[in-house]
Amino acid sequence: MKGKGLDEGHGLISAVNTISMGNIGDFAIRRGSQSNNISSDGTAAGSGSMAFLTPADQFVSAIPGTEDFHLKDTSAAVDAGKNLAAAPASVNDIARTVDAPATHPDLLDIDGTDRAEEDAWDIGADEVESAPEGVWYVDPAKTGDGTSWKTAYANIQQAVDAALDGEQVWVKAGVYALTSEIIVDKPVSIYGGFSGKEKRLAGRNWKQRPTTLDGQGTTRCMFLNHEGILINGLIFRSGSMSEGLLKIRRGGAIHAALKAQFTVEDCLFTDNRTPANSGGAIFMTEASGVVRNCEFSNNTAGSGGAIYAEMSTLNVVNSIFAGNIADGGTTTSGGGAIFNKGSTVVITNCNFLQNHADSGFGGAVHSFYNPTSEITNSILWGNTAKVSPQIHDTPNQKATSVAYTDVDQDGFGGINGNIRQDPLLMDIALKDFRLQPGSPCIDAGKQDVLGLPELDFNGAPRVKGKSVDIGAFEFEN
Ligand SMILES: [Ca+2]
Ligand SMILES: [Ca+2]
Ligand SMILES: [Ca+2]
Repeated sequence: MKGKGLDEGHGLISAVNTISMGNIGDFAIRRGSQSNNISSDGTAAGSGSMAFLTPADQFVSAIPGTEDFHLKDTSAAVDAGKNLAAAPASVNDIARTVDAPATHPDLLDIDGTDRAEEDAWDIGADEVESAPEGVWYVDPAKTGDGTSWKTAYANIQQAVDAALDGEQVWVKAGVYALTSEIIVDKPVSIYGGFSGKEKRLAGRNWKQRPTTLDGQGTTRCMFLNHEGILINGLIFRSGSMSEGLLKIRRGGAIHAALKAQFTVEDCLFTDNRTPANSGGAIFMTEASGVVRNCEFSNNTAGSGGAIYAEMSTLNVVNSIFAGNIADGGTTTSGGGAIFNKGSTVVITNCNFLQNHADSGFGGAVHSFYNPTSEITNSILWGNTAKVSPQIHDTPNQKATSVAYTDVDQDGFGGINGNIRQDPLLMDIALKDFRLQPGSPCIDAGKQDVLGLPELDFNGAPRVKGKSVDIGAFEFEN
C-alpha cells in the first residue's frame, strides 16, 4: 500500500476490531479511539490491540496473486475482538447507524457467518466459523470443563469419559506422560496435532505439532474396548505394561479387546515394548482394525514386534514398519513386524524394512494357526530371522498370498507380479523411505486391488505414471 491504512486526516475515526497491515502507517488516529485492532507496524493502540504482527501468520494466504484474507485458525485475531453485540448501547448504535441495516448485518461477517452465535468475536472482516458441536478439548496447561480450548480438560481420559457416542476429542500438541492407560470404551474419535486454537480438523498438523502419549516404560498408552473407535494423529511412545498377568500385558501401546473395532491412522508408534509377550505396539484379540498411514519403528515383543493379531481382522494400508524386533525363541515365535495368529490380515502398499526375528520365524510377517495373510504392492527388504527372513508360513499351511510385492526371499520373485530387486529407497538410515529415481518399484504395483489407497503415506495422490508404485510412497517425478 502506498498510503496510510486508516488516516484520520482532519476528521475523527474510531476503530475497533480492525486489521490494518502492510500500509505506510497502519493506523493514523490521534483524536478518535482505538481498541482490539491489529497492525503490522507499531500503530495499533488501545486495549486489546496487537502491534507488529505478520500478515502471513494471520491470513490463509497473503501472497500476491493467491490472496485469501480469511483468517487462519491459528491467527492472533481469532477470538481476540470486542463483542460489540454485548457492548454498551452506544457502541451498537454507532455500528448500526453506519450500516443503516433493516436487520443487523453488522453481526454478519464477510461470509455471512453470524457473530451473534459466537462466544468471542474475531478481529477483522472474517469470523472463523465456530467449532463443531460434540468436541471435547484437551490441553495439559488447563483445568477446565473440556468444552473449549480455553477451558480444556487437562487429560485425555477426562475428555473420553465426558464424550457421548460419536463425539470427538481434540488433543493439543505436547507430551502427555501417562501413569495409567487411557481406556476408550465408547465410539469416539481422538485427534492430535492441534496448536490449541483450531476450530476445524483441517487446521491441525500431526507431523508439525506432535501430540505424544508417553507410557514412560511403565504403562500401556491405550485400551480399546468398543466398536467405532478412531485414533488419528497421535504418537505412541515407550508404552509397556510392567504389571499384571501375562495375558493382560499384551500390547505395548494399544490393546484392542474382544469385539473392539478401531481405525488408527496418521500415527507413529515408537519404542513400545511387550517383553516376552505379544505385540510390541498393538495387540488385538477377536477384534477388527484398520491401520492406515502409520509408522512403526523400534517396537519390541516376543512375537509381533509391531502388531500381533489373534483371531482378528486387520487391514494395514500405506504403513511403514522399520526396525521392529520379535526376540522370542520358542518354536512359534517370530514376526519381526506382524504376527498373524488365526486372523485375516490384508496388507496393501506397505514397507517392511530391517525388522528382525533372529531367534524365530518371519523377519517381517509370520502367519500361524489357520490364518489368512494377503500382501500386495508392498516392500519386504532387509528383514532378518532365524528362519524365513521376510515371510513365514507354518509348514503345510500355505497361508500367505503375495502379489506385486518386492520380497527378498526365495520362492516369490517372478510369480504373481512379484519382484526381488533392491527397492532403491532414498536413505533407510535417515528414515527417508521414498523411492529413488530408477527404483524397480515405480509403476510395478497392481492398481486393481480392493482397498487401494487414494493417497500415499505423504498424502500425495496415489497413482502417478503408468501404474501405482510398490510401497508406501508414490514416486514424485
Ligand atoms: Ca470467534
Ligand atoms: Ca467467516
Ligand atoms: Ca506410479
